[in-house]
Amino acid sequence: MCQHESTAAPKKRIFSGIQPTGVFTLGNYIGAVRNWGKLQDEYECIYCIVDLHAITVMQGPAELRNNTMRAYALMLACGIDPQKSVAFIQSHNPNHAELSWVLSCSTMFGELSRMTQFKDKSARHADNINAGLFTYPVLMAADILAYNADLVPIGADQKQHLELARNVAVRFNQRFGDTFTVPEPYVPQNGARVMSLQDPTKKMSKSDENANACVYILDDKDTIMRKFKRAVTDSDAEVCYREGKDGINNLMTIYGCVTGKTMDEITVEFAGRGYGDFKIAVGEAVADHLAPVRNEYARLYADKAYLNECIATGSEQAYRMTRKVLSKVYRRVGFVDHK
Ligand code: ATP
Ligand code: LTN
Repeated sequence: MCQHESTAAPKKRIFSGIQPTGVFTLGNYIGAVRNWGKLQDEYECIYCIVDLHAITVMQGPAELRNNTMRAYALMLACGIDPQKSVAFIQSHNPNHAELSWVLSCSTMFGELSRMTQFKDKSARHADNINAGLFTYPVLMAADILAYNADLVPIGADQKQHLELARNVAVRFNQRFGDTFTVPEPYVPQNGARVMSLQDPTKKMSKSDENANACVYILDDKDTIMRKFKRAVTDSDAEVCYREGKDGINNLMTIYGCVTGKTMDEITVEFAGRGYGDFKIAVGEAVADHLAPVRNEYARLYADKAYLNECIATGSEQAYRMTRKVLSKVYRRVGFVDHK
């Protein structure tokens, strides 16, 4: 071995995705996308705008196209560097959809029926309970398994889907021989479940109809301040993290995530001060934290040529990484070789 050759173990691989269903919320950012950027040096990272998943809910074509480009630019603005990570759009790599079909034949109807996101979304979109909404987790499993990802950074709401992906991988491996890496979830200790500002028992979600429930990462400072001032809290006046104080717990979590302060430090900082002061401090900290993301987004979104170039490179890399896995799957399953 040459003297300068590295003996370091190969980097572990990370895969994650986000739907282009609107501007990312503070929940998406704190629970998922912010962490994606931090992992780029230590891991081999693959990040994807999952437009195939987005159409499980009704989308206008022009709006989806627009939201997908915006989501891609937002992903880069949040710190994903296309020189370090593979960053692409899901529908540009057909291997995801192809693998999804094969995996759907190793996924049971019963296990899909237990998915809470399916139950929630079917209740919210009762006029459009389509088969894609039901098989959504199989496509997510294909996203991850096609790359043999070791780790999947996600918010807490996606843990059940990741568990299903693990079960499908294990089942396939048992039946056809070792093929897929069984992925692990990577859920942040704090901020894995940022709650709605209007109903702190519900997760903050970018498709929430009540715009006051969410802080979007492109909101300007005035909007952010207004939303935090209106945030639902409780009737006592003590800033402390305690069961039953869902609204305050959520605001403290958000404040902690953007300032790096612990719950105890926050309690001391606001001892003897009212909720009004606290809400203003949270709003200011969030607005300051997000200002650079907003500026970077504006710069990137104006440069369509650069975005298109990054998207094309990312898709090609993603295709190449996954085609080999798919060929192996086809051989294992017993499909005749394509000469
Ligand atoms: P939609 O409202 O369209 O279902 P969403 O806001 O739930 O979208 P996704 O695109 O489904 O967002 O999720 C992208 C990532 O953000 C996932 O890893 C998910 O776990 C994480 N995430 C979503 N909402 C939150 C939240 N409120 N707190 C923490 N993480 C979240
Ligand atoms: N289902 C996820 C988005 C998603 C994803 C993935 C996340 C699609 N494919 C693969 C991690 C890995 C969601 O709704 N948040």
